Amino acid sequence: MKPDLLLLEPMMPQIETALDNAYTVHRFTDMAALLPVAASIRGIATGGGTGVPPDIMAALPELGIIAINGIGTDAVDLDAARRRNIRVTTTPGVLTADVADMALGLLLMACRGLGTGDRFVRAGLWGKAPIALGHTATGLRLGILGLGQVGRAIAARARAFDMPIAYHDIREFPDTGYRFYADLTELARDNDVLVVAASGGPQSRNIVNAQVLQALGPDGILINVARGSVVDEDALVAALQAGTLGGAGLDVFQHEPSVPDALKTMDNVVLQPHRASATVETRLAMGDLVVRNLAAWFAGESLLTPVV
Ligand code: 8YV
Repeated sequence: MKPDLLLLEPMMPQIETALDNAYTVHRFTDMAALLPVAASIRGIATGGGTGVPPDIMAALPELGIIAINGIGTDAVDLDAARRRNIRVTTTPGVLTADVADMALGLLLMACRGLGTGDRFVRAGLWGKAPIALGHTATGLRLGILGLGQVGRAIAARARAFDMPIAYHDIREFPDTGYRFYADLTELARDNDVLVVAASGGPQSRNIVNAQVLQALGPDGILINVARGSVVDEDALVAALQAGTLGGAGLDVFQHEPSVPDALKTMDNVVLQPHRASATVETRLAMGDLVVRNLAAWFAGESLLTPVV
């Protein structure tokens, strides 16, 4: 008999096939469909943004493992998991390069107006209308919020663009040689770009607030490849509308998949649908870790990449 697994978010076909081979996979549709099988479910596979909604976690008495296909744990109640002896795994390392690449891509797009240029050509406006000049990206002063694996990979890439690097985190990392700011507003004030690479959760909720955005200034650019919850989205929209912030490149939002309409009309804003880790190569590597963590738990072996 195959164990029962709840899949909360689609994964790559190869990964879903591997899961189907090993488990009876229940693909979540709604609570009414889940409840009749709830008592048999022992594992969950989910995404970092989706996590595990509290009502689903509470409905599964035999749940023993949550395998997150991502690095964010902010959408899973880790305290409840600890209390109930539920193990939690993530997929660190394998997505670092792609997420860092996305940050640089958004930054280059925002500075150089690449989205605007693309829309301009497609609209047949080339030769018929003027198009605004972009801004130089090389040499911009880069402030990073959160100097974990992703933050460091962003810094390494930015060095190739001659960008001086500074950062804010809950502690200093003297080994990196990058300039540490204990105060986020000061980091924003002293830099041209602020890249959010910090974990989501109560500790970072809305810490990029109106004051930080104002400090970044009318020529400043905000990039977010982490979590929408880290940025006060109302304040962000207001700052862009008022011109007190220069531009933004956003892969994540407060209420995904909903994106404030005001942002969609702004040419100085670049938008992506939460896909910094969404490459064939990385999603295969992430999915492989999910499959191997689940297999290890069901075999009673050590987990590869546990967080709880
Ligand atoms: C993924 C993420 O888009 O790593 C995370 O926490 O949010 C992203 O890498 C997501 O996990 C896939 O749903």
